[in-house]
Amino acid sequence: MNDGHSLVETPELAALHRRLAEYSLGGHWQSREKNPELVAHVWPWSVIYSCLMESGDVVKLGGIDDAAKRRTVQLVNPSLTNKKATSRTLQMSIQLVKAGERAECHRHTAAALRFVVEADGTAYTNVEGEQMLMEPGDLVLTPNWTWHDHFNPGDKNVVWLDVLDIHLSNHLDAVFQENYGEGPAQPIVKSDGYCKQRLSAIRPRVKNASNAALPYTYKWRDTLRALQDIDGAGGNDPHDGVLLEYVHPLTGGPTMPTIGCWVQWLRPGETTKPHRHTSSTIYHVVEGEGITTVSPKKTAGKELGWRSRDCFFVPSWNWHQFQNTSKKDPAIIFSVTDRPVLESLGLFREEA
Ligand code: GTQ
Repeated sequence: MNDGHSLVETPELAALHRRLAEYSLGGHWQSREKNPELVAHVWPWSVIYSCLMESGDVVKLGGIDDAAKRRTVQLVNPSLTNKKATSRTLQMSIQLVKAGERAECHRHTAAALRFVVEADGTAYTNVEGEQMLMEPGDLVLTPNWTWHDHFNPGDKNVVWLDVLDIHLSNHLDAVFQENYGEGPAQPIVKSDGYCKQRLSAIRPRVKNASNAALPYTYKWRDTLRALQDIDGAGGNDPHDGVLLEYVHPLTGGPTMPTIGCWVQWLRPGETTKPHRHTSSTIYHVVEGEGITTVSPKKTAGKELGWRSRDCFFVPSWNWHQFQNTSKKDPAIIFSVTDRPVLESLGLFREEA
């Protein structure tokens, strides 16, 4: 951090700066390049989807040389075009697997998750041998270094959101990746629902449960029922409406060590109170329409208008508040955040 002012550069100081630079040194009083300020942004689903369908026509998926290993359209923050990143830590992308297609098996140190948008329940992600069937609204975890491949045996497209902590792991020089090597897919050895069952409230004793993420599926029908129940019981957060966390099934802590997943429900006509925090959040509207007002200062907010399936981003330490503009329908928003990272490093701060 510099002191906020730069010294007048006398010939002696200029000489010192040259000498420091020559030996790869620097003075605390010298200015340095600042991180670009991230901006709040909305990606309308209509645009994402038409680009994704176009990619389905022109980008082949598969293991051969002229094909991509994954067919995704990536959300890029306008301040991070050089890094092609949604935020400084996380990447949200939208993936298309067409009827009959397979995305081959690999694993990487970046942790990932899928939030399903369009599916008929026949396509699946195989995580560590478990067939995880995908229905709209399901959340499927692919923790770091777990083998995963995707297959669509049906006759319709399957579309989901991918979220990876790739920019964080890249920043920490901790990116490793490996292809499966024994064919395009790992064998299915566990049927759909295996992990959910094994990690339910009746289970073998777990000694020393760690917060390391586990392969896991959160089914949309459970999520929706929980939202409806809590709404009915009046459990309402002033800043976020009815807000639920997808917790780690053993610890009750964050979804994964680097990515937290949340879902919120805004009642018809509800406007929440503004707050800000040092985590940044990427949102995906499951259903409904509204406005999120975002501002780096307490005045003059930027209005992000959104409707069903749009994605938007709220940067760290920006004031933000939500408004459900429908008078009759709730709005449901899924979100991912780097909050677990900030919390575990003692960097999380919040102001109401
Ligand atoms: O589906 O395994 O968006 O490996 C980026 C990297 C998806 C995946 C992404 C990946 C995947």
